Amino acid sequence: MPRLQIFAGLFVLIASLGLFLFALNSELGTSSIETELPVADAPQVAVDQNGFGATTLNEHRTPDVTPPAGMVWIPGGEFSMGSDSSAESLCSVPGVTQDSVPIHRVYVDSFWMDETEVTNEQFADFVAATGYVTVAERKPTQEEFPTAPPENLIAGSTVFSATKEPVPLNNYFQWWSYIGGTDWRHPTGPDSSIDDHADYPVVQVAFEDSEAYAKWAGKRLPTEAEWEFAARGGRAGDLYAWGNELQPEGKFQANIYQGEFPVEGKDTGADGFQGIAPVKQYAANPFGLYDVGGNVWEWTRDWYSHDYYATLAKTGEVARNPQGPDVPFDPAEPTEKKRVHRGGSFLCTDLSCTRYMVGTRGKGEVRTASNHVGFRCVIEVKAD
Ligand SMILES: [Ca+2]
Repeated sequence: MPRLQIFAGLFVLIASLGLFLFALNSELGTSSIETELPVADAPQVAVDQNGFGATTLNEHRTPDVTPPAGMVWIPGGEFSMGSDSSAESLCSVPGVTQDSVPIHRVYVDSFWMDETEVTNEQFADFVAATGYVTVAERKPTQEEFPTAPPENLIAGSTVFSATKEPVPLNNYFQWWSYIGGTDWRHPTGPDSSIDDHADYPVVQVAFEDSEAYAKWAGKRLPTEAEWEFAARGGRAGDLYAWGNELQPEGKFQANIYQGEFPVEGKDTGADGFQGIAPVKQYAANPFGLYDVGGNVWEWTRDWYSHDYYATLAKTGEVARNPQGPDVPFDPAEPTEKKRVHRGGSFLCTDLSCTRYMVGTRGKGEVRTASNHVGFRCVIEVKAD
């Protein structure tokens, strides 16, 4: 979803729907993903019925140094990356964009990773030290958005806005609004605040804001492969970061959405939270990472392309430290430059978006922030 697209109003809505329908038609009619590139075939690893092979960890030793504060050691290794197509669903359009297939073999080096998403407190420290101004706080220019009426060129960002009545789940413009005065300190509009939310993940951060923080902290954003390797916690082929059951022993393991989406008052909060939650409210995965499923999406550094996994699988090799495609491309919005999001959010529901599943993908236009996207960082460790 591009920043300020809401400004262009009906025209953009119609244009986007047209593009969407075109993409939908293309996907259903002539899908190159399904017909030409069904599975990875070369790496000689025994795979299960769903296409997943064993995860092989590098020697699990922590470097002989004090761990960076708030970070955990991810040993690196080789694993099967992606999602079985039966688990596939696009936010809003289940079963259409099969961008998490085929499952393919990937190797990543070891690294440190933030145990939680970057919090408001941590981001505030960064802003206090640097005076950094986020994308959402900057006034958009006519050059950037030539079709937007001048009166609409105001600093702000996109906010989830529950609908009054049930709506078809095929058009996200129905539940996202651009609201002036929205930024990381006012994540759901100018009258909102982060008072008493120091330990909540920072949101309303665009890709470049996340990168700026990471650079200041002496870190960087994870690649998509690093993110998934870490989130899987050394296990192979699980549906979720915590196993294969959504609610083991009846208990939710992540902050997602229960109830009728996206209708006002219908988020039941059966998992303990309506809307966003503080970090560390659910158990960590085996590597010690919290909230890799749900709560807020996380930026990764990779460009998004719907067929990147197919491209890697086609080589027949184990992809070593893949860095994403050179050029972004989302067939649903082909003019937008998007980076990969991972992990899903408190708005993900089995009704419309199951992207809290550990092998599935999301994406976001690089200058678009919202109140359900944040990030965490890594420090890379070169192989011995
Ligand atoms: Ca929830």
